[in-house]
Amino acid sequence: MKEKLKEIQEKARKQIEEATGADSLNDIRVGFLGKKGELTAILKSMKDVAPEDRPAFGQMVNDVRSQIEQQLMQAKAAVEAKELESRLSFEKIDVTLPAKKNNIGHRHPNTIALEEVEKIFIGMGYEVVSGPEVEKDYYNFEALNIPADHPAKDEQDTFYITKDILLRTQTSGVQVRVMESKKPPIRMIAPGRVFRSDEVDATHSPSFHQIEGMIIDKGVTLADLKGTLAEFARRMFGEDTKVKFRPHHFPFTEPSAEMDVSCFKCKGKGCRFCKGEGWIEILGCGMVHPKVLKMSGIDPDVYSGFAFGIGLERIALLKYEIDDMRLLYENDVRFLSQF
Ligand code: 2NM
Repeated sequence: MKEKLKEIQEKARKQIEEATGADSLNDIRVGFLGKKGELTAILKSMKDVAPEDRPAFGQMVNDVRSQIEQQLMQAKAAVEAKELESRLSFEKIDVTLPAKKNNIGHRHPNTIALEEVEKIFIGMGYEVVSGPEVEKDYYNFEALNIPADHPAKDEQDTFYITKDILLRTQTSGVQVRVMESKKPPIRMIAPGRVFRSDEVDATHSPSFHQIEGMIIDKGVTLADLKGTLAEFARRMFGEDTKVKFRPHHFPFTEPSAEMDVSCFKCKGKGCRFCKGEGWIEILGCGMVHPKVLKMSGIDPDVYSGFAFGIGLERIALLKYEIDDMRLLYENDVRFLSQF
């Protein structure tokens, strides 16, 4: 019996020594100390021991048991320490490593161009006003002297929600509301999204942005219009930018014109950019029609004003030499991060 105990003790010691992890240690525990373990089996053979030897034998079994338990505990602690060490070294953070580069967002070319336009007009004393994208027919067309049979009102060109409610095709409704509610002098720009039922191509989109502007006061003349818009062009496209006004027609202004700027790429000599013209069209403008003033409650015998409309995408495309408007709506960061 004694020999057998020694054997078990030695076997356990060896197995514990060779154990590689918590699982194998547990198997060893079950193998020796468990209900069907080797040491437990020895205790059951107590009946074969002479009664007077039983206390000493029992003591010996218990000693072996507690020795194995202690060895298991030590081995378990060693295994855990090793696991902790390897986890710590695996999870180690080197605080001196350079940080990962974050891809941060970027302002859209439209936004950059708009902020530049706003800054120029704010500097001339204009305020920036916004209004609804869903607009009444009255504010989008009627109050602007656009007759009921005007082609712009066609369903081919305008998105109607009901007979009287539509997606605005210009931001002029904002100016009309300001004229209705405020006594001149008025100096304002109305930037915003507008909608026209156009097919998508390199220069068209059913949704784009306009910046319309307006000044109304006593004694505003065509000379003020020309001076203001020429100054805007110089600030926006460079000091040596020249401007040219060509007669045009809008129902809401009289007289009306379109303004060209000298090509800021070739300085007017003619290039691919300006299609050999030397000039690039950038806005429409005119003296606010007396009928438009009157409809909004401003006396055209006392006040006069000029107004203009600029396509924001057009400015952004020109300024950043982008050749396809669709790029402005795809929001591909590889494209956007160039500006
Ligand atoms: C343009 C061209 C010319 C314009 C006129 C008005 C208002 F409300 F004062 F009558 N707002 N915007 C205007 C004038 C817009 O866009 C090409």
